Amino acid sequence: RRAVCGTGRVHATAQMNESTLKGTRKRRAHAPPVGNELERLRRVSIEGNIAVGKSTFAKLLHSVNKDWDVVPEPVGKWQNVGTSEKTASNLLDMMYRDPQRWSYTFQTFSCMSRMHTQLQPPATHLLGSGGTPVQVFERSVYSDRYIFALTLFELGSINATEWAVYQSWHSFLLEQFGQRLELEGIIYLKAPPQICLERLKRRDRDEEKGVKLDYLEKLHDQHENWLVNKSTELHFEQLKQVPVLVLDTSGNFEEDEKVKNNLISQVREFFSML
Ligand code: UDP
Ligand code: D5M
Ligand code: MG
Repeated sequence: RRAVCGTGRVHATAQMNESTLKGTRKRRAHAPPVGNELERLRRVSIEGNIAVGKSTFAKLLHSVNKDWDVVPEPVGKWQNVGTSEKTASNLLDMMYRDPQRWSYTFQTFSCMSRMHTQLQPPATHLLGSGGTPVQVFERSVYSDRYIFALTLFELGSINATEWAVYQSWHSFLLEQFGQRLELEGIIYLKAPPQICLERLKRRDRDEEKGVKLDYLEKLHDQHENWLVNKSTELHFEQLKQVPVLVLDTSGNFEEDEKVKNNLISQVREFFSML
């Protein structure tokens, strides 16, 4: 038994589609009472490498179903940290230019902004629709730790002391917020790092001009270890149970209708099982 936003949501285990779902399978035994949208609300994060197409995919989801509300990654906040009334720092740029100096600082800010995002109440239109609302987040407090902070520690950009401090407050905060930060599902967009690099170049974000293939390869392996191989050591029991939908996004879903429709139908099926 677990409650979400104090609504007393009940979950029970059942089998999910073997071909599309990886990891522990969970589903409710019976639908929650009709009429209480908060109880029906599902929270799902889209995970995946830099420039794999998360933002594009999130917008696509919202365009096919208005009950699927998208909460973008707060990149703009990281590019514009107000330091005084008149000046602002681009923390994303500072981190890429001098990773050893700024990676830990970046983690403090990105994780805080993701917490803020994940704690946001659902948009009001979602709660009156009578459908099955889904809040879709671009990344999560979990990818901050198990993808980026871990990678930057392994690469030496975060030192052992910073890593210990980070893990200590990350665990503490997530335990304190408890179910309010939990997810019911994860969609993992997967494509070869080479394709991500091509998309990253096409997007042409100034701060990312120095990103190399080997960094994307490292992030790719980190996603695989967490979401497919399940070899990453996780510190939150509920996270170990979250169903994961793995979508191959190496095809151009932005332009190819067939690729797009195939991905959408997998998402529909996944959401119906949460
Ligand atoms: N893109 C593409 N084909 C796709 C998906 C995305 O060419 O099927 C492009 C998209 O237009 C953008 C770049 O890849 O220029 C990165 O996409 P996005 O910003 O959505 O990636 P994210 O970093 O959010 O995962
Ligand atoms: O991710 C946005 C950009 O922000 C991309 O350059 C990766 C970077 N990012 C996001 N979260 C983190 C953390 N926690 N540490 C370091 N770098 C991070 P995009 O994939 O383009 O949406
Ligand atoms: Mg994005």
